[in-house]
Amino acid sequence: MSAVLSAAVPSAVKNAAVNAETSREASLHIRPFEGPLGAEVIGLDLAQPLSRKALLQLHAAHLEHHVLVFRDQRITPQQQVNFSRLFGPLQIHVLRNFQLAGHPEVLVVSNIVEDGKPIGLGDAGHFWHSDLSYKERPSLGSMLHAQELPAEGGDTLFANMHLAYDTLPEAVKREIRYARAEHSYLKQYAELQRRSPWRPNLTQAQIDEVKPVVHPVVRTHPETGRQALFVSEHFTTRIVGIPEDASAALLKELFAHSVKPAHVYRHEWRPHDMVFWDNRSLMHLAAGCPADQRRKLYRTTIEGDVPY
Ligand code: AKG
Repeated sequence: MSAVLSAAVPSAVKNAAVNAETSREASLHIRPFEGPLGAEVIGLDLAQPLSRKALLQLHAAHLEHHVLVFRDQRITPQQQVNFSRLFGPLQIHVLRNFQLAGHPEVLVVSNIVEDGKPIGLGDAGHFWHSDLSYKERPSLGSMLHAQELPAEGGDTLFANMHLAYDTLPEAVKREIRYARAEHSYLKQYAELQRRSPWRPNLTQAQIDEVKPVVHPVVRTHPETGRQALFVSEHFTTRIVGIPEDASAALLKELFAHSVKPAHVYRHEWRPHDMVFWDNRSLMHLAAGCPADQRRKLYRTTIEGDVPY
């Protein structure tokens, strides 16, 4: 059994209210992608109740492959919320205006403008990031469920941050072994507002909700024990305790190394795809699509541990 599969099962998964195994689930299997990460889950309908055996299988596959792709899922937002909650409590995004009506746990990621107003966060993934790394307890994982897809573009890229760490030169590993870095939601906010003027000014209460935090630059995955780089161009502002220029140079080097093609999986969305990734192991980026093409996905975000 791999180290990943023998990892302890967290209490959210262990105690999740699930059903007895059904014969329908007997065909469930995991087909890994070629390349640095990712797998497709075959034979599972997320609109149906899940058995504990299936949940444990998904949990192990998520730890091992970091991105799970479920094809052709005809699920409601409530079913997405219910499935997400099997892995932990959900987090609510600071931009409340892009919550799905009646479902505060669902963030609408979309470039669609209706009646002159954006219906969602259109540039959520413009910079490489790990979701909510600017919080004391960043996200364990996120799910995106495709609602409307453009004919052209709109892919999502995922970078394997374990591989990124493992392949660093030994001298850099030594340099960052005990380093800590600040993460701030505000780092790119003005730049994003410049590109997308519909982005609201944050209220003082929102600014207080996203106070900068400091996390280790090399993070230990709480379930597998694997080390991963935990810095991103979207949210990491500086490495603490070293001069500004040295911090900027080191971060630039780490960002560039992290997203080398050998570390990256590109997800080309198909209708009704549901994608569940591990924010403790990955960064991601939205590749973008032509502005005149409609794109809409629903995101749920599961709370994780304080990084160490
Ligand atoms: C996010 O929701 O954090 C994203 O980065 C969105 C990714 C996408 O739209 O492809």
